[in-house]
Amino acid sequence: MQSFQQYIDGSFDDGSARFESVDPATGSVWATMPEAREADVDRAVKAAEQALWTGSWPALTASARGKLLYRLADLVQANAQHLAELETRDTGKIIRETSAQIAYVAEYYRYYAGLADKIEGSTLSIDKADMDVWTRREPVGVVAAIVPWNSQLFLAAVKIGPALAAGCTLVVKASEDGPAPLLEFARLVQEAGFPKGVVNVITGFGPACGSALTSHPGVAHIAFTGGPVTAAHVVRNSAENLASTSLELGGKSPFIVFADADLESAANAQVAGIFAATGQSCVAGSRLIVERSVKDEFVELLRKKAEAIRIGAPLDMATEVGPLCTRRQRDHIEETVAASISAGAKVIIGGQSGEGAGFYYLPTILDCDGINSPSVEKELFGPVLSVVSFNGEDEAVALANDTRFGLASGVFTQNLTRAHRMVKKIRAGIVWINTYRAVSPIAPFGGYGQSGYGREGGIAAALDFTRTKTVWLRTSDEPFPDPFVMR
Ligand code: TXE
Repeated sequence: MQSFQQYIDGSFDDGSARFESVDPATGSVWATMPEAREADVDRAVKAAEQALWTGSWPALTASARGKLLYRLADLVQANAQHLAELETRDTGKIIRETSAQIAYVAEYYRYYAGLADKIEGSTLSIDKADMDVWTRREPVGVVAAIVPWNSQLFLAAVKIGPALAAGCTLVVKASEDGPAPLLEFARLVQEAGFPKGVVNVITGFGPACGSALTSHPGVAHIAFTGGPVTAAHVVRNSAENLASTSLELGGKSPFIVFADADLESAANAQVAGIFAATGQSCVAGSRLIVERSVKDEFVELLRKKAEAIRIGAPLDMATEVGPLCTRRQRDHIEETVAASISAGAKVIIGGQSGEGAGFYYLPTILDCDGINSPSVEKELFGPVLSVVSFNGEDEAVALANDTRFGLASGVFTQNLTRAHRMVKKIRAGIVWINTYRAVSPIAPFGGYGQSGYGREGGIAAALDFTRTKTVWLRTSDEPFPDPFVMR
């Protein structure tokens, strides 16, 4: 049985309580985790506050902050295999994906390392002859970074990288489901040489830990990734202290295939969109919207690809679909698929859980044409694709936008002008054309509507962790003029 610790104020401890972590591939307990409760949260926030205002962190130049981030990136890269194995063990995410993703996580830290000394204020062309006015970008304060289970190291990096580049300090809350890789990552933070309190990593449950963190008066900004119901709690808690928030809440992303598309290529992208990461991806292209004239051909292509998927142990490099992270998640998928079948959805492949004690669910395609299927409306967060068909661009757009979410979308067509029209009409934060599930630290990422607000990635994400201070300097030696007239 392995045992993990939380990281507060530069040291590791066991937390107020302990809880067990289950290996999703076997359903058996494999490790124990530190459960942070209110007292731990309070300690972590106070440590972050202390580090924000005193000690060496606020005195560091932006370039020095960048160097620490470069060192962290190198350590993530050097320890990628170990972190990947931990993530796979604790969340069931396949090793093929975790090892590639964690290597890329290092690039996110490098991107923000390079950005640290490029965060600039400006000199204003002010309309008063005796004044010099300029702005400074200052850290927003203590950041609470809350992540879900599906890509903990990645989803934490898109928050930690820009927040540190901006000079903030953080309390990172790992999900209670599969926290091992993020707790272990804290050891790299320590090794990189960040002053104590700058990054604190805890885990625990929503009400006791998450709520205590989001309602803590010391927290200035909450960067949250998770589901919309929890997000609403987070925003309500943030209101108490007027903390700012950024929310990334998943989606029900449309994957639109026109008859003129390269169907083989589109089918591969659709497999990436819904079966990679066992469908536990915020950008999962879970609604296939396919032109009616090619629907049967395209769905048959997909069925064959789904049939050939290698389902197996997540630590096996050959495995393509592993278990879901939790029993709760598998139950949610089972229930939604059952309700969809009752509503008239036809199972093309899958439609049931895998055998054995692990939390497996078979790659599933549901034909939902012409019916009101819950699987078309709800985010399942699993390997379940719902298929609907259209005739003509207008219907494709109407179906694509028939959702309260708006994170990502895919458009497959060889027609350039149509692709441009679709870009303008789709209501989503990301449009992928003839590709899917591509990400980069350079590109902003975030949603519309119920998919949240704020953007992760890119320069703007770092600026979101700053606030502007405006400085007025009077350059005249004359006495201050009439005090009763605003200048
Ligand atoms: O997420 P939660 P859950 C969707 C997906 C999934 C559903 C529920 O559809 O089926 O949400 O997943 C912490 N205050 N997504 O229940 O609850 C929690 O401990 C503060 C999509 O696992 O949102 C964890 O660290 N924090 C999404 C984090 O919030 C609280 C990824 C996320 O958990 C809290 C995950 C509280 N009151 C789920 N309660 C995406 N963007 O892709 C819980 N938490």
